[in-house]
Amino acid sequence: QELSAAELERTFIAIKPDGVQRGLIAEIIARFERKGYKLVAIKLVHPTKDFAEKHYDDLKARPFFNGLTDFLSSGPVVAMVWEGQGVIKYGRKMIGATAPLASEPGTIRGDFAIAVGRNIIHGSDGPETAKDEIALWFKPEELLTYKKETDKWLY
Ligand code: 3AN
Repeated sequence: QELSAAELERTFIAIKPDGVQRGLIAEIIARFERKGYKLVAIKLVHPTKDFAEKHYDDLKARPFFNGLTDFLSSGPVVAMVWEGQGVIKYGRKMIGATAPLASEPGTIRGDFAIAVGRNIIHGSDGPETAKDEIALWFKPEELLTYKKETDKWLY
């Protein structure tokens, strides 16, 4: 069956250097996978400081911008694009509030993080940022379109 536009919604998710160092890659991927979302792009990248500044461009006036971009460029990051109905908003729900101590247990940050400066994961906060972030981190040909057998049990 054809997937609808809603089912083709995409978001950018990154496991930050702390998540990689702490061995949380599989745990985080498993949560998105078991929810029913589809992985359409993935790579391990060590962002440069310059690239981190581009990613967090909208935060450049904030006092923590330098520390934040140092942190994002401090080691390998797992960059991913996940697809599925409501994935932008629901992905944020799975991630939890920005400050881990404010995020609910059961969310990724709620379960695995303590400090806002070490909050493990990034997820696009809306359709426009999703589009921009996907374009920043991936070439169009790195995004795959494919059917999963499970689609017919989900939609
Ligand atoms: P989110 O990642 O939940 O979308 P944003 O976009 O407000 O949150 O902030 C982006 C990143 O900036 C956060 N993931 C966090 O790592 C960092 N950050 C936000 N607020 C602070 C803060 N007060 N101190 C240090 N880092 C912060």
